[in-house]
Amino acid sequence: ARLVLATRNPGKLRELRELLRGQVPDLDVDTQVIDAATAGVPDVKETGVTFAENSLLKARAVAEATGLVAVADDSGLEVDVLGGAPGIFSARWSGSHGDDAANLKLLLAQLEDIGLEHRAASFVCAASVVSADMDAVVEGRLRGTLLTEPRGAGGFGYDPILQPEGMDRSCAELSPEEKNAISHRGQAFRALLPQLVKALS
Ligand code: ITT
Repeated sequence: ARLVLATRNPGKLRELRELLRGQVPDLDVDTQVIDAATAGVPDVKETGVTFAENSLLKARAVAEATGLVAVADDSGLEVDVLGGAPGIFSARWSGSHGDDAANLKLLLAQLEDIGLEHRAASFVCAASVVSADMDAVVEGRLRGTLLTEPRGAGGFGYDPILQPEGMDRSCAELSPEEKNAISHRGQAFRALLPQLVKALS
């Protein structure tokens, strides 16, 4: 079986490869999964208003362009006190798409006067799979608190400032295995697995 991961985000790709490794019968993730950039697929406009819509838009566009089964991930950070922002705009919060350092810095500045007890937030991930004859999308969530200073060097994006509920480390201080075990992405892709197996069979 062959699968395209419809993403250009290297942080997501790393985690997705790890999450899919050994999970799908007859799928050798290392050699047979290709990313959207490798597949030569043009950039997809994310015109949806929800994570689920954008995830399906990306998977559909890549499935159509390649003729392969495609998997996509649309994700972001919802901050309670900001009414759910940056949400679907997480990758371009500072204005330049994918500039993790600038996005994180702006968000910390916006929360500057807000005490730890009011800094609840969630990572959200909508995982989708699209083939010629089916599609499916599932959401996963990780609750936590936003720290006042970045901590740790692992992961990507907002990981250095999200401390998951019940933990004393940021997501960037977790090993890749520890993060995948609890993350929004891990939960979403584990729940999507039966549909993914169906799409590939
Ligand atoms: P693709 O559309 O090519 O997959 P993207 O980076 O544009 O890549 P999104 O629009 O879904 O993807 O934006 C996701 C943003 O949310 C990402 O840039 C991070 O800032 C943030 N994010 C998502 N998952 C995260 C995680 O596990 N840890 C930290 N930040 C995360």
